[in-house]
Amino acid sequence: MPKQQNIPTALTIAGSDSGGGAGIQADLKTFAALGVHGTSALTCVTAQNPRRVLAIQPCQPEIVRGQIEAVWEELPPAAIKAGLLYSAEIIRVVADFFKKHQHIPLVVDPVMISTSGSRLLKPSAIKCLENALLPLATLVTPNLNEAVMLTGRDLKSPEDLRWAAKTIHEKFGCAALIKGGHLRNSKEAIDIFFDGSNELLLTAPFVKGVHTHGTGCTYSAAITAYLARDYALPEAVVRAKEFISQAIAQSLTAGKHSILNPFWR
Ligand code: PXL
Repeated sequence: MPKQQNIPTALTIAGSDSGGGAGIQADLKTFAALGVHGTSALTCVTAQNPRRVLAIQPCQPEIVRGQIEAVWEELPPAAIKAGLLYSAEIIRVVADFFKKHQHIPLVVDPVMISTSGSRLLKPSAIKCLENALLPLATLVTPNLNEAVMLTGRDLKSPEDLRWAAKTIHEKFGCAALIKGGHLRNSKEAIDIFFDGSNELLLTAPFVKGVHTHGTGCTYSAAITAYLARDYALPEAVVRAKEFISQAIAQSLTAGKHSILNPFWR
């Protein structure tokens, strides 16, 4: 048999986006683009296109557990990402797994509302995310609205983002990457990273006219892919910011919609 090269494995635990822009589909494309074998545990199915979410149906918690265990048995992931988890029951399944495997880096994208404005996470699940999962995470990657939910304070300026990153780190004990892409009056997409000792300010020119559907998913999947490739967390975040900025700048048109281009290289 010819000598085969090793490829690191990553796992995404997230929802399906039938439009292919966000969720599991974005994560698997990103893993592939970054040279990582992608595995997945589906939490829910959305009937969705870039304009709107038409319906959402959860998977049973037991099949979510089954998918994670099946992957773990034969393809142990070097890093894991959690995206849309849908309900408190599913969050508990993910937290149960991580209590047993705390050495695996976990990136949590605390998806609550879609870019098109639909509620995706049940309100009753937010407390469970905060109490049961974030304390087990390596990194949490809220956008502005999600950071407001997690800190309970309105955030308007880059200084506010720095405060939010420190507060989330203190409150939940995980590193935080606050994505300021939605900050008003900003010519740049500014993010702040804080892990208790390193603070990073990450900037990229704001690209006008590009729909941002799936940006958060792609960004956190890229961080997860770099962690699976053994980069340290701050380095993984810096590389992922470059990756997502290029995926936006070199986006393509599918139907009537802009879609991210994770294969820009
Ligand atoms: O971008 C957040 C997100 C995550 N996961 C799924 C989604 C969306 C946004 O629409 O549909 C499945």
